[in-house]
Amino acid sequence: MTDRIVLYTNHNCPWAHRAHIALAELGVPYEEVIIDLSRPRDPEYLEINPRGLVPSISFNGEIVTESAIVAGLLADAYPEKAPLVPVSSAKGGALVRARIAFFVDTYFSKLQSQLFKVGTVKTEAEVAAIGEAVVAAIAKELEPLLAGSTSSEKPFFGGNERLTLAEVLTGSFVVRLVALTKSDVWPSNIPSLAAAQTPAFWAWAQAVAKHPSVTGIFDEENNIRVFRERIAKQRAAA
Ligand SMILES: N[C@@H](CCC(=O)N[C@@H](CS)C(=O)NCC(=O)O)C(=O)O
Repeated sequence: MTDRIVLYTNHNCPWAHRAHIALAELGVPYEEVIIDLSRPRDPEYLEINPRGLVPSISFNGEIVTESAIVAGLLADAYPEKAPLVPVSSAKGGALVRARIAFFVDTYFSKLQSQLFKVGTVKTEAEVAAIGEAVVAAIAKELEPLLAGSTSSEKPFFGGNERLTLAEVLTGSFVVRLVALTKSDVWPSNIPSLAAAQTPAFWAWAQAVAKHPSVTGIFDEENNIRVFRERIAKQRAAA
């Protein structure tokens, strides 16, 4: 029997985008319900997810929320479709899972946390300083973790040819890192600094940002507009 999966999502949300990347990579059919985040959630959606956030999925009628948990469930449910992460009982599987978890944790705690500060500063010099801090964090924390992922044939985490759970959980932010730095919404000094100082990370980021499972639902122009507006609002309120 085929599983029935309904994904509650919004295409501008990088957290929801994680579920899309997992589903695309696994090639699992699903229905999509777009949640309008520009207005209060309907009571029907609050019954599905009382927090009112996207993504949520209904997996054969069981509701699962929180993007990392949704993506992990999908990866664990279909190991035969794409080996996003080994099962923990496979030889070496527990260690690979731990390495991926550490990489993802590092991406968010050391890199993304700095980028989110962009809305709190106002001057060009402050934005550039965030760019420098981001690349310094990449150099210290992420570049060493990507030392085994430098082959152009196998550019993904751990020297994989295909996306892993590491890319499923970071890819939506990586594609935005590339698009939003290029368009000066996030610090525009990041691409040149990263290419020079963190070549393994930057090559990995380019491979992730152009992967069809990552670009599938990503509307670059719309995201640039949404993030630009969001940052302008945060700055006005700061
Ligand atoms: N920790 C959540 C974060 C999800 C999240 O923040 N989603 C945002 C959209 S990107 C949302 O639904 N916001 C609705 C709101 O705050 O009203 C996850 O990983 O699923």
